[in-house]
Amino acid sequence: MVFKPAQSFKNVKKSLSKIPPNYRRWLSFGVLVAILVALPLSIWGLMTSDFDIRRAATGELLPTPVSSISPSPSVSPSPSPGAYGLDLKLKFAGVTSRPNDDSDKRVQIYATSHDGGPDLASENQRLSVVMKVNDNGVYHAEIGLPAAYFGHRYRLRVKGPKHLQAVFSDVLFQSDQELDLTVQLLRPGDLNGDKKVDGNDLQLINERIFFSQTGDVEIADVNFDQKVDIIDRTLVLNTLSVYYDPD
Ligand SMILES: [Ca+2]
Ligand SMILES: [Ca+2]
Repeated sequence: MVFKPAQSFKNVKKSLSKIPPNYRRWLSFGVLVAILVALPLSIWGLMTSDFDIRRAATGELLPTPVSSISPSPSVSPSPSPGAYGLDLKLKFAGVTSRPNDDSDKRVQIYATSHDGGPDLASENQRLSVVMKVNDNGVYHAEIGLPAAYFGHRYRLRVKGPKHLQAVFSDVLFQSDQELDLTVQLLRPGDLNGDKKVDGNDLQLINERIFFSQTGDVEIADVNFDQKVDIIDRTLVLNTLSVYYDPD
């Protein structure tokens, strides 16, 4: 069967002619109302659909996706403390080459500036520095300091593990340059750490002379050769002439 628009239109027109005039007016009114309601709705639907597409394309006005990743903290461009090295070298009296006990040794240091630089630690809260020995018996360490310390002159105090405090005056702190303190040896003798060398320290040596057990060596072996003998006693006697930690 072939669809013929003209014949179909005639059939519809013929069917409508059979409807009473009053009913035809109501039917026409209903069709008109349906068109008036449906047309704006269709236009609005097309507009909103298009708007959603544009929003999706541009990302505008759409809900912001929630990220589970926290923003990275900002990084300060200023140098952090410890960014610059002070290369420290020193020697202990009685140690002229790598000793039998070549373990790291701690020294306690503090420094006050001659020219307005910031103080480095204090007498009661010193900076503890781990020193490593080389084959020449020289101990060295690199200390990390903020840039504010460099270019200033200091009075530097260094106290060894069994030693009187050594004082180095007018020391210039320079970044990444060697601070050679080997011109003045650290004197051994303050075995009990009371800031002076006296008969009590000498007694600690005398009680252990010719001993080499670990506990005795830890207390009285001042040249780090892992035994307590007359050399340690002589080194401490030499320091007795100084007696107190100098300021
Ligand atoms: Ca002492
Ligand atoms: Ca010794």
